[in-house]
Amino acid sequence: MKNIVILISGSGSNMAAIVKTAKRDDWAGKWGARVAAVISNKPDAKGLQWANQQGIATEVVAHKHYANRAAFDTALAQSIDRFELPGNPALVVLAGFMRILTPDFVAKYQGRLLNIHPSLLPAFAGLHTHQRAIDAGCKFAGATVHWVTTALDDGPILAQAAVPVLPEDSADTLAARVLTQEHLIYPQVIADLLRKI
Ligand code: NHR
Ligand code: GAR
Repeated sequence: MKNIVILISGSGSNMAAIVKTAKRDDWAGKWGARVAAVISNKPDAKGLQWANQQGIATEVVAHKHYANRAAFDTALAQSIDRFELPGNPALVVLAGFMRILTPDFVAKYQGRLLNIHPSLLPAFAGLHTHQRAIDAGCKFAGATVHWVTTALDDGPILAQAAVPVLPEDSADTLAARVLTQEHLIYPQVIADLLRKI
């Protein structure tokens, strides 16, 4: 059995999509994995309540309580490592997680640290991706699942989904369209990875 630890900062809809997929009878056996914990850097992240209701362990590691990024990342790693099984490192999944991680943290989890980013990388790394895609006149936008490396939103791409940008789109309407695709591709990538690792 593998443990999956999901890091969130907000609503946690990608986290919920992964949890629901992991619980599906037809997938659970194939996954050989469970979502062991959901950890948030924000105490008020909505996704924490939902995860709690599902009986999943939740923890808050509030970045504001730490003097610098290194101290926060050390505490975050300690929290994650409590949910690892002996001899079986957990998959660490960023799902709407909003803190840039230090090279030391990334090195510790390299090869088992995933992110979903709301753009068609390498276009629009960083923040405010949907407004930037609209402003650039893009006709397509989307989401990318990638390995996390020290360089932001730059790791090897595992999957992408594209959606049209419509003339009347706001950042919010485009984000909602992209999000529906995120909920499909992220569980799929994790299922594929779990078969291999
Ligand atoms: N860390 C590393 N080292 N590499 C990546 O590829 C990472 C990462 C941490 C998070 C997610 C990423 C995204 O999908 C991610 C990828 C936060 C920021 C950011 O600027 C940028 C990209 C991502 C996540 N965060 C601000 C910071 O100072 C805080 C912004 C806020 O709190 O709203 O950390 O988009
Ligand atoms: C998702 O669109 C995700 O790709 C994006 O935030 C949303 C989180 O939604 N991630 C980032 O912007 C990371 N910087 P969720 O909390 O409902 O999964």
